[in-house]
Amino acid sequence: MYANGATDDLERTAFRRAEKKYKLYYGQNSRKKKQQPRPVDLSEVVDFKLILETFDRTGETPDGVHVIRTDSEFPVICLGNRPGFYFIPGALSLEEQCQWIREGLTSFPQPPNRTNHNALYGPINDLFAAAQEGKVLVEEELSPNVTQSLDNGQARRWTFSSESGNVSLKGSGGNSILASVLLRKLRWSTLGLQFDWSQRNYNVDLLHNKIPDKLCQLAKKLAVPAMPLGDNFKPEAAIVNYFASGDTLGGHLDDMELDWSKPIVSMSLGCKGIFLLGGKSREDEPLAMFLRSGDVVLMAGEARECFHGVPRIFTDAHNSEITALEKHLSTDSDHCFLDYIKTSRININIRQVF
Ligand SMILES: O=C(O)CCC(=O)C(=O)O
Repeated sequence: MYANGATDDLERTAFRRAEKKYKLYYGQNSRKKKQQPRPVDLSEVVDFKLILETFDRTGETPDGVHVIRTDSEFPVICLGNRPGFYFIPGALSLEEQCQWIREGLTSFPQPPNRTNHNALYGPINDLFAAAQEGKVLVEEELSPNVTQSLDNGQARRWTFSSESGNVSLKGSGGNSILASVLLRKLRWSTLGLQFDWSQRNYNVDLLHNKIPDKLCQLAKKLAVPAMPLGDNFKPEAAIVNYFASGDTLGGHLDDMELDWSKPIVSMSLGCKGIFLLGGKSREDEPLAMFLRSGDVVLMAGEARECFHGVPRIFTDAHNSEITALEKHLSTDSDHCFLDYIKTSRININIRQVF
């Protein structure tokens, strides 16, 4: 999924150059002690929100950009030179954004859903709550009796200890890590059919739950503009990407699903980011566009063959553009979600696998 192209070629492609252009780099500003983000020229980043506002006022769009009004309640933007690509600015209400941020942090990373932490620590329960409570994940050395009774036969197990904030706490296995650190290092979780990153394929034998019904219904509704023949979209899997400042998602194709006529439904939550939509070759000059909280992208048909990625998210108050979202997460019980999302972006992309 994310592993196309030989590494030494990457530096030379148009896609790689665009990634480097927008990526976050720090440089020393002589007057300030702290390292500052290097300024980046955003003048070529397409802003579909602005394009839609202008279209609503004047009826005009830039060359090659079309606004279509389908049965769905939102206008949809498509591009003449990228058939199968659809952009729906602000498709998710603030309530919906908040709901998927909460679920994205609490229920989505719960076993049997896998996360990037599985490889090192095995399944981790209630990571978000553990981070709020200042818990520490500690490694336990298991006695031979326990080892034999465990399915995986492992001699070690990681569990949360509530010895709050005691960083030096060590389990019998000798290692420990703060839950809050693990939460910051959470990069992905998978829902529904589980994607096996080592095999780069869906492993239908892995234990999994179905995609939550509410997410399934939402994805079906959002997919409609990309299903002109009125076909049925069946959400079977989703990948949830978590981005902190400086995190990127390198150029890739999503090519492990059987039927590329079906869209990938991709929802953005939290801090604004830049999305690069390339062509079928990494040599094709990619189009850079802003993705804000609530925007939805659909990629179907030919667009499924186009390289794409996220080289940048903006976590500073001016550029993240999450003021409205922040106001919506202002109750005491939402404070923990607000704290996280103020400096993060979550992407949920939903797929039909077969
Ligand atoms: O984060 C995004 O908006 C894009 C995610 C993506 O391309 C993917 O997971 O395949």
